[in-house]
Amino acid sequence: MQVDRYERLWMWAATAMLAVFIGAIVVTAVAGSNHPPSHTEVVNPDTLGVRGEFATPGVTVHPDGSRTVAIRAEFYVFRPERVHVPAGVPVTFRVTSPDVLHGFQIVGTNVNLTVAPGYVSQATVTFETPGEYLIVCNEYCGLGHHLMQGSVIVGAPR
Ligand SMILES: [Cu+2]
Repeated sequence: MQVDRYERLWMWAATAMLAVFIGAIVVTAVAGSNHPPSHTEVVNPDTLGVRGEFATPGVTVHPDGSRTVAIRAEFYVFRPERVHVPAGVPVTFRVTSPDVLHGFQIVGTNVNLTVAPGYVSQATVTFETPGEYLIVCNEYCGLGHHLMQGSVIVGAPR
């Protein structure tokens, strides 16, 4: 088969570009810890407020100093709205919704979750710098979506 010289050149150029793009995805996934969430855990959205960790959402302190934070994302608030954790310890956020799809993004961190009713979304982060971190809903969830925010207050390391 006769392939024109420039045709061959462009095929190699296209192949090289594909290799660069796939390489960029692999590098950011490995070096930047940019993984899609793989945690699948179901929960009954009808009984969230009645029983289980999401009935009394908040911070749980573990013996090793790490924290687990249960949060309910619902029309148009995060419960609890303010979370207090120390810097320098792993904090695992477990978030679910009793109503519609919400987002859960902690600005300035790698935490960015889609919160679907019936599922628990989970992410772990260690805050290195004390301060106030904004939590925003980044999935349009209704008329009060723009009001839906919370904060993580990170205290001095322990
Ligand atoms: Cu929203």
